[in-house]
Amino acid sequence: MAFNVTRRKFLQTASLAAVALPLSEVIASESGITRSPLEPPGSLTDETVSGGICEMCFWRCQLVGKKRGDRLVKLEGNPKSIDNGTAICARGNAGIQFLYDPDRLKFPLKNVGERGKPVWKKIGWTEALDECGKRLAEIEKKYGPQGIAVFPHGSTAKYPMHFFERTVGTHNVSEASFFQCRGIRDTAYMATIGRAPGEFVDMPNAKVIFLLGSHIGENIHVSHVKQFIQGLQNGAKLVVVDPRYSASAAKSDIWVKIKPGTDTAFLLAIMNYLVTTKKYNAEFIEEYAEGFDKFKEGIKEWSLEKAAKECDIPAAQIKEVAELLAANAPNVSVHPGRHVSWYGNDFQRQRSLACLTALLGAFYVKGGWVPGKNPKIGKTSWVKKEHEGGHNLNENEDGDLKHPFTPPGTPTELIRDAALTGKPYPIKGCVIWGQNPIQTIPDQDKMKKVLQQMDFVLCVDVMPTDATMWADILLPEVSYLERYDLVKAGTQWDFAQKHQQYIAARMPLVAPMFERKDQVFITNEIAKRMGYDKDIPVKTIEELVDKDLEVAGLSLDKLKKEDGIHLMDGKDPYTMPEDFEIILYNEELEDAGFPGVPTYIPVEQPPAGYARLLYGRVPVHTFNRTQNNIWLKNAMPDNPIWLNDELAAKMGLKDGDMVGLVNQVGFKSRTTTTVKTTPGIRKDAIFMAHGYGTANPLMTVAVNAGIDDTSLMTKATVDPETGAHGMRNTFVKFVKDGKVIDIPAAV
Ligand SMILES: Nc1nc2c(c(=O)[nH]1)N[C@H]1C(S)=C(S)[C@@H](COP(=O)(O)OP(=O)(O)OC[C@H]3O[C@@H](n4cnc5c(=O)[nH]c(N)nc54)[C@H](O)[C@@H]3O)O[C@H]1N2
Ligand SMILES: Nc1nc2c(c(=O)[nH]1)N[C@H]1C(S)=C(S)[C@@H](COP(=O)(O)OP(=O)(O)OC[C@H]3O[C@@H](n4cnc5c(=O)[nH]c(N)nc54)[C@H](O)[C@@H]3O)O[C@H]1N2
Ligand code: SF4
Ligand SMILES: [Mo]
Repeated sequence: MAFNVTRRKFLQTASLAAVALPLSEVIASESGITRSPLEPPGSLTDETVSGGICEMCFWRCQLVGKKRGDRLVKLEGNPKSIDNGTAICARGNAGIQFLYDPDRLKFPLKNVGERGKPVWKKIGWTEALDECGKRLAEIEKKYGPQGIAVFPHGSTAKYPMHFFERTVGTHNVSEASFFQCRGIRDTAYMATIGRAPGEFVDMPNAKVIFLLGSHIGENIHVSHVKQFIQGLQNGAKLVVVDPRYSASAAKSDIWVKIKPGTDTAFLLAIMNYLVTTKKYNAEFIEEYAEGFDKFKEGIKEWSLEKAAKECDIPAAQIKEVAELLAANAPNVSVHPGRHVSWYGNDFQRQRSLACLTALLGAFYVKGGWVPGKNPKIGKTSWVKKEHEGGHNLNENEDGDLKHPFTPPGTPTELIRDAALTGKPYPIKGCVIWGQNPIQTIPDQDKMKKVLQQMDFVLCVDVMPTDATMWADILLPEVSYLERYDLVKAGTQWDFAQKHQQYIAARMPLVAPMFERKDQVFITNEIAKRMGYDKDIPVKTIEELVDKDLEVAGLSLDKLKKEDGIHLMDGKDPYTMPEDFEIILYNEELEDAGFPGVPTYIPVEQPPAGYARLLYGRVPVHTFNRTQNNIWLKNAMPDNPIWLNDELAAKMGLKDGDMVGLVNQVGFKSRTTTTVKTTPGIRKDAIFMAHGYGTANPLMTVAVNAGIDDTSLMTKATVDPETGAHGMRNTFVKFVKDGKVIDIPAAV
């Protein structure tokens, strides 16, 4: 196979290629459309403004901006940052383009057409807020607080979410970060080590880094990529388990080309091997773990051979991985993953990862799982009020939970089912804030029907998107570069080197433009109109940030004088808390009707002629939210479908061919995209980047570019323990020039 990216070359270019695509390159690739905010060079009088925090994704790298007059012309990492430092990624860089994108929402809009086929009328804020307050209050009065569902995501969505959840009192909140992203990981680790794991792996100090489906380098969070690269530079061995030759697989010592959906079998075989050969950390298990005997008994069927057959990989490779982990334990980073909503059998896989970490004794040790100790900050928000009536949809009539290990909020599928059936109660009001539920949640048709049956839909966003097309009122929020916002507290990215902590708050780098408003203003004005004026916790966003900072003895004024970042001494992160305990066999799980010992649950396989649709990140985009950014669009204009090259030859397809996809129930993609043939993907799967193919014509750059992966996910599966979605159970064939092309069987 022609994989010739050597590790050395990668390390040399990593900071450029993986972490920061230079601005000059991005601009050079522009295709002559005048969206660049840059004025002719020559002025040396740029002013540097600090206190920015990026939100082109959710990692919140700290920024400084270069200003020419009132105009922001460049973003850079804040040199004072002990997190991202001076590095930002391509998306962070392209924030400038986002800020001045002419397609951005500018004024409150009212839909005077149909939902899904909007005709927008510009209205004033008073009219818009009156309408939102009146309609939501009506729904609350008629159906109770549970009649309102909230789909929030991102830093500005917390304040309005807490208003509806705590003060109004609806349980029906579905955060994308929980139910389509990392919720399963968090609750599976809670059920094993009593805490959510974050991505707290001490990679810089690891002897082995073990990634299961995490493709760091394409999935970019700057300080996390820095940790990963530092680990490799320090000589860590890298194991990557992925059906695809990902950016991290390309740097690996062992690439496990696993059959999709079978990871739990692989992990169980490794653990069984460690246990039966006594290569696990018996002392650590003895001291901290409960239920070892039942655990050992429960996984004993998983021989290397059995797993090899199930996972379609050599038994010798599973053994090689197990030996490598054992030889380097406890200094092993078993990455807990982040987007883990895969198949609906995911809670068991995430439990397995936590149990494997335990067998290696890799908690709170150098190179292992180590939660950085962050400084304390305030959490000012709405107060929880007592409410009568309307139970949580996750509760059965007898009070038992349908999905007992669910993350906070209510599983999306339960909200959608209630909305569509009116049982156990109707859901008639919807607030979408910083989320795109059309392109984020499987079964778009269902989501559209849910929105269609609402009495009122409010959407608060910064861009027009496929979700905003379903709003009755669409409100424009100020962007992360124009507002004060949440406080971020963290630690030095390589905390073994230096125990240091920081507190940063988001400050505007430019004044808000057009009629955009912030989350506190919008929420408070709606709250007043719903009769909750007495409950309003803060009058302005600045007041909220100041209150959160006060807990740490800081204020916005003080922070401004410190270039937006307050540094302080940190604590030794390797000290294990006294209550630390590992639950290998979980009785609570068993009582609730689930396996108490991690168990492999096979998933449906593609029927003849089909391959499984896999998806993931690319370095230059964040979901759907960056699609309209022309700098990023030019870096990757569509989302090429990775197709195994031998299959492509049999199918008569070559690189660059334009194709569509059709799924197992005959749903055809609305748009087409290119083919990328490669030996770097299994024959039973294809892969494409998530987030393309918007249908909203108001996104003039992005509309119809590439294929929307979510549109093909017509079948929504859920993880039974948590109720979060499984999203990789879609099977597809190709369509070219109107003709359907079967995918030959993988032999
Ligand atoms: N098919 C498929 N679905 C997925 C995934 C996948 O890989 N494939 N990934 C899953 C994962 S891991 C996640 S985390 C979720 C993400 O799901 P979402 O959070 O829905 O992600 P986006 O598509 O980026 O939509 C975010 C919306 O927020 C808007 N926005 C951006 N900044 C602001 C702001 O400052 N204020 C407001 N009010 N709005 C703002 C954007 O314009 C956009 O409309 O998607 C999940 N769903
Ligand atoms: N550039 C960029 N970076 C991002 C984001 C972004 O939008 N853009 N989003 C951020 C967010 S919110 C999240 S949650 C993370 C998500 O980042 P990750 O947690 O890394 O998740 P995905 O991008 O969904 O990862 C998909 C990988 O899993 C592999 N895979 C598919 N099926 C299987 C399987 O059955 N087994 C195994 N072992 N592997 C499989 C795919 O081939 C692919 O390499 O990225 C974060 N970083
Ligand atoms: S990783 Fe990139 S997009 Fe995300 S916050 Fe940092 S600079 Fe911004
Ligand atoms: Mo995510």
